[in-house]
Amino acid sequence: MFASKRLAVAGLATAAACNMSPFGGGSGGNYVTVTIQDFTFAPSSVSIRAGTGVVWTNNGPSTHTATSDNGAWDSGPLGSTSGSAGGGYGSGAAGYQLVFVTPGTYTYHCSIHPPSKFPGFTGVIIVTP
Ligand SMILES: [Cu+2]
Repeated sequence: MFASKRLAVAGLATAAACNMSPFGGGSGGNYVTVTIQDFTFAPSSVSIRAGTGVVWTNNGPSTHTATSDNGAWDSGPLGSTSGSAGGGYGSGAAGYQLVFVTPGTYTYHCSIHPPSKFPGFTGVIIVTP
């Protein structure tokens, strides 16, 4: 499940949040996508309105995570969508989605490849009211 502590999912968001549409943003396009590939988040900076979802998709060969710097969320391991399918990370684990309902600046990284070793491998979600 898309368990996340405070910022996200359900709760304050409207209908679409509970529906967790598949990747690619369904009707309404209320999601933006961040692609993880080659040890970067692309785009590394995303600005969205509150209530918008972010979908992280791993397109590279390595397993990555999208992990909040302050522990607000952790995607867990995201396997590649293109590489070793069924690599043991469970179904649907190539992507992670989260709805941001509270304005703020949310920085995150990959817990498998931390910024201490991969300085450019960070991202930020800027949520405006
Ligand atoms: Cu990584």
